Amino acid sequence: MNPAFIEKLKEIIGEAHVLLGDTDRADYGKDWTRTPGIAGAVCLPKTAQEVAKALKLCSEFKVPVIPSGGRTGLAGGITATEKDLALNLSRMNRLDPVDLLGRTVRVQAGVTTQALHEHCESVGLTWPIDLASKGTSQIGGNLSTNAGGVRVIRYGMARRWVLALQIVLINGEIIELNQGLEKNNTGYDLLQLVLGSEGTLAVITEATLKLVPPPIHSRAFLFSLKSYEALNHLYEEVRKAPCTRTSFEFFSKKCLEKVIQKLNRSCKLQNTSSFLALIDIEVGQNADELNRMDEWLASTLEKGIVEDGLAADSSADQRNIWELREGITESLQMSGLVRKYDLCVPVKTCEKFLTEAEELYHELRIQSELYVFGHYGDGSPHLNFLNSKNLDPKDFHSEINSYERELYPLLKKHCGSVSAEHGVGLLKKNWVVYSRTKAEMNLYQAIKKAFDPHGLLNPGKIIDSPISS
Ligand code: 2HG
Ligand code: ZN
Repeated sequence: MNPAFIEKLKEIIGEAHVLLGDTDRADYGKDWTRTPGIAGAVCLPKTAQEVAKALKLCSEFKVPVIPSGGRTGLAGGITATEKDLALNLSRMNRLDPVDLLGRTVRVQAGVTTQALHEHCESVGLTWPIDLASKGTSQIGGNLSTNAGGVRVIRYGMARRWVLALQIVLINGEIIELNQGLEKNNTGYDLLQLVLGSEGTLAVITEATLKLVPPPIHSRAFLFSLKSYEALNHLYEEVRKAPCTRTSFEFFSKKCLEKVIQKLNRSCKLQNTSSFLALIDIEVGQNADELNRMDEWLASTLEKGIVEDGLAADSSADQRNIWELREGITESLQMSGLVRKYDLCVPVKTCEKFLTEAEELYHELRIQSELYVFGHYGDGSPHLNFLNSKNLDPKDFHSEINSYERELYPLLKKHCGSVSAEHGVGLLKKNWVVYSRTKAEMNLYQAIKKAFDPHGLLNPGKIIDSPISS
């Protein structure tokens, strides 16, 4: 990297917060997918003013910038090259007091999801986005990728819970979007445009988030089922249940076995079948409501849709069940090389799509193991392939590529999306055309150019933008 650029950067951010060592450049140059990347330099600003000055400097020197947070992304969205500056916002972790009347909180981008939850919990409120990676993922990353998580059937995606953003443009301008207003129909909604733009349009430095009271009483159920058809029937029953549904998750028996092995624990369900469904509901505490829910459970079991089931009322029992679902990604990651698909189809076709995706897996005689899990309730399954046969990485990738070439047309047939909640990043870029039209892609190019005329912000992510310096 240009030494004059580095010197000026040190003046702005402070020498201690500009990292040039090989390990740091490699660590900050990649996300959880470990897609190979190494940044030219890393800087850790503390304020929006420092971010603004750093971006202005990058504009002057034409240095590409990769904004990042907890680096828990799963689409290669922060993968860097030696030409790039990794701008990591972890030091920007201020949490303001909660506004109890407005039910909002203002936070900096580097606050972790868990720290935000704990902060709000102390005043009886919560930000309802919940992710398996909450201990590490940061608000800036959650908003840049419009994170989803395990409660989307109840609360929707992250973008629903943002009332203001402070962003910094590549020319160093700091802009406040939406001023925390609940209603604001004055023209184009730039706040919503920046959410989910994966750091390609601007850097998010602060946000005002909308809060809700957490459920007073929740209940979790774990069921085992024989088939996708049964899973679908169960969801139909859950839709009729006299309660508010928070999560309808599923995972295959293979996932369960992997988690159990990695966590070195057991599953309390006696009879585990091909799939497991994890359901979380909110239910009142009065006897009448609890009885109606018990009746629902008894009639569901009688219908023979599920093989076995258990209910968890105490928070310890609920955590115990959730650990099985939330531990899947990490247990696979620890087991070897993984390729991931984060897909969405209309809920009513999810059963058919998953059945056909599995048929394809068998037809193509893929050697690597397939792990299927995810958010059945919003039609968004995750397909993970593990290099369980220890193939040479090149052979593993070529095998999965052959599957991918058939998978995406199948997804298109089912009107699906190639990215449900992880974003496009680098890894899904070539496949965006399966989910977006040419007209949409043309608008993407125009929007990118309006925000970032020289293509310096997270270049090569979502779209390839021609650099017109
Ligand atoms: C989840 O639902 C995350 O647990 C990660 O979105 C999914 O590892 C994955 O593919
Ligand atoms: Zn997920």
